[in-house]
Amino acid sequence: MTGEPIIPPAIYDESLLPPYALPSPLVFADGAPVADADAWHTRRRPELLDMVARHVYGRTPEGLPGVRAAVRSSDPAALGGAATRLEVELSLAGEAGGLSVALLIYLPNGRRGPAPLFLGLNFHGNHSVQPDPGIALARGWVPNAPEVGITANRATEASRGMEASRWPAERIVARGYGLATVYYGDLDPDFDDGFRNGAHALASRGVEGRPAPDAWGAIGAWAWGLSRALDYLETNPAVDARRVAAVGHSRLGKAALWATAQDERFALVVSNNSGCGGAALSRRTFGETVTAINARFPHWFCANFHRYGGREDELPVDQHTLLALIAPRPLYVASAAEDLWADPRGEFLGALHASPVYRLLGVEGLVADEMPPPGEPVMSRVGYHIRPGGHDVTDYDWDRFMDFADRHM
Ligand code: GTR
Repeated sequence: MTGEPIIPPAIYDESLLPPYALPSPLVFADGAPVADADAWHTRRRPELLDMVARHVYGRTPEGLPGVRAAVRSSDPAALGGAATRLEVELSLAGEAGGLSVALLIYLPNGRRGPAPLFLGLNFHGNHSVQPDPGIALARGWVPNAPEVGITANRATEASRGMEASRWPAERIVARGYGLATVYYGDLDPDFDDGFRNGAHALASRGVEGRPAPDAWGAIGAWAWGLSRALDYLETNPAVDARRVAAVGHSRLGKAALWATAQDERFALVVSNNSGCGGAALSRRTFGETVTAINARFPHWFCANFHRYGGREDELPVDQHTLLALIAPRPLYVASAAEDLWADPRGEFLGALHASPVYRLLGVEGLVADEMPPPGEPVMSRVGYHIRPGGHDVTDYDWDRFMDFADRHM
């Protein structure tokens, strides 16, 4: 016996999906309707937030350390003079341990007044987002990438700029936005160690044995880190902290959504190809399923979420209720036509079924009943696009994120 979980083959045929009924974000757990905006804000939102934490991502612990920040480098002529580049070390030290997190920031030069900004996590280290030798290499664990010489989880010079196509900093500052990013491994290395390293270590002093069924997983730790980066950004007068958009691709899109759901300081959120456990409805079971994601990434969600593999109907929430927690703030969901593993239609439906909460709060939701064709973005307050191509972040995506932010932030 290997103990390997059995993952049923992925379903890519709409006609093979099970019928499902979604829990309504506008009905309390006791069955009473949510009558108005006040009932949403004071009672239903907290109830749903608690349910999403308990059943999906785990609870963010109380009493985690606050941020101490120190600027480690500054280049006023970055990106050919278009931007000022800062590296800021965020120290998060508490009784149970300490964490050092590097925040990389580009601020547009020549802008009058503080800049609105996109903040997102990156997959390979801050040095991977631009081919700039001035950016410090990530110091801790990084995912192996033999194509750039990473075979023992340590960053290499050759990995500088490896993610640059996903972080078009020049394009972003040219439109007046700042860009800030943190390497997700600084917050919690992306492997299963029983919720012990990274940010988990800050909270787990004295906890023996298995973590609680609702203890936070890696996505919870990554989301928490986005809020700590925002803590620093609020102190930088060159940043308009009331206009910070969280952005994330794939697993880091899941983290951006969960961060924005919990932290109402984020003005807007962009989910790019976030799929299962992100914007896509779990009950559809199209492409990646709850069973598949928990088998391959047992450390991403809380232990409770594992119970719902193959029993999605028993989930008291679904991903549209996560998206509803972002209301009334602008929400943009982006899919890619060939990214079937992430279930583009399920991502669209997540946004659509979050929309009644937006309307209850007096703003428009997603103004489309059917999925738009590739290349025809819907720019309502809940926005959506699908572009041709696969699982990635492209210039097309960023241009639409900025169009959306121009309009709504
Ligand atoms: C995949 C995973 C997806 C998505 C993706 C990524 O392997 O199944 O849920 O998170 O990784 O983050 O690139």
